[in-house]
Amino acid sequence: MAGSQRYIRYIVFAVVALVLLYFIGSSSTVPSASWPAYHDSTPNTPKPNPPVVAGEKEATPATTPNDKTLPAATIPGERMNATFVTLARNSDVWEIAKSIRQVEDRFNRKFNYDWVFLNDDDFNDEFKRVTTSLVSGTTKYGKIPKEHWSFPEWIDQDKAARVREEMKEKKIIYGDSVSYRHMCRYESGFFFRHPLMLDYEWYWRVEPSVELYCDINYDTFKFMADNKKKYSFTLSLYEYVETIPTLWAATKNFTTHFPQHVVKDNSMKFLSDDGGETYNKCHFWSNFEIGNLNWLRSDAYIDFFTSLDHAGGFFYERWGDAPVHSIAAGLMLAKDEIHFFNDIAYYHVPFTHCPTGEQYRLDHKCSCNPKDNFDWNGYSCTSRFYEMNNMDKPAGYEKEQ
Ligand SMILES: Nc1nc2c(ncn2[C@@H]2O[C@H](COP(=O)(O)OP(=O)(O)OP(=O)(O)O)[C@@H](O)[C@H]2O)c(=O)[nH]1
Ligand SMILES: [Mg+2]
Repeated sequence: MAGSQRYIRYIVFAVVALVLLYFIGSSSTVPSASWPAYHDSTPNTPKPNPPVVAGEKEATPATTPNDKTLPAATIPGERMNATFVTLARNSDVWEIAKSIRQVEDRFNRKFNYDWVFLNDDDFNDEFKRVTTSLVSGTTKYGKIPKEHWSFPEWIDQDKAARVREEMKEKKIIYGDSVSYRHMCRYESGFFFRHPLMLDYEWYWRVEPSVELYCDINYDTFKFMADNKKKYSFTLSLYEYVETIPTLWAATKNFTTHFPQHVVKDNSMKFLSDDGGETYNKCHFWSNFEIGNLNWLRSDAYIDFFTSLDHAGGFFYERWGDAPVHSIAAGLMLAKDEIHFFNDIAYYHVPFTHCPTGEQYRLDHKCSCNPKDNFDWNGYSCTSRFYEMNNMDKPAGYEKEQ
């Protein structure tokens, strides 16, 4: 018994010694209970970078947006009842895509105006997908009714076909094209009456393949309204005489029958060098236009278009919508209702309007070469517009002549 007690004491002693030895030996490597705890209590505590996944580049550190110095993406304020409008075929999709991108980058991303597309055919899904993705406003797609894109019943189709043959031989641009004639007639007399356009008061016409070279930082539609403007242009030039031999005679026929539509303080001096006897062929280039749709829908303009349409020159000659709009604006608007947008830098093949004045071009991030500016060239009518309105030409214009 005494032997077994001694044996038990011996075992207890050994166990106690082993426990003591374990604590003494491990105290230098095992963390103590006072190891600092991590508290994420302050809001500024930096967050760790996300783990780097093998094969991926190391993530760049997070940055804060510099929203104090960058201009607002969309300029706040009221919007006008306005839309862009484009007449196009499905095949124009990539060229109109370029134009839209320019208009959005330079202007519309800040204002988000709608865009109406019109076509004599149905727009296909690709056209709609591409253009909708580019426009910051709402896009609308309209089909032109057949009666607005066909020969009116009073047109002698054989005579019209003979004219196209003659013009083809004379190599007059688009002289043999039927669709070009429908297009010119549609732009002259119908686009502003399309059901989709009836919702709006202002339009800005955009064609495929055009360019805008400077930032536009204000609402051009609001400018038109605030300054009582109804029609505007960036480029003006002389029309090919072969395309409009009897347009002025048809105009005089109209003014004889509707003298009430001709306003007093008109722009006859821009259109004629002999007080209205003959037309000097000056016109505003209508592939760019910002204008008032209610004016185009007025009795005065509709009477003018209807009278020209019955004269037949859209098919027996090749009247363009540019001289038609220009003569209408020149005679049926007061001259201070027509605006020259010197600040909208614009290109439609083959002419450029690059604003005169270096400081303006620098301030508005313009990318056009002032040497390409057409305004002070002998083939432009813009000098006449300045002279008629007793406006001083922009400083430095002589260097661009
Ligand atoms: N839907 C449709 N649109 C057309 C047709 N012909 C021309 N257009 C559009 O009408 C506008 C004027 O036509 P353009 O071919 O640009 O005429 P232009 O400006 O005199 O001549 P370009 O120097 O070729 O630009 C453009 O927006 C064209 O996309 C057509 O047959 N159908
Ligand atoms: Mg064009």
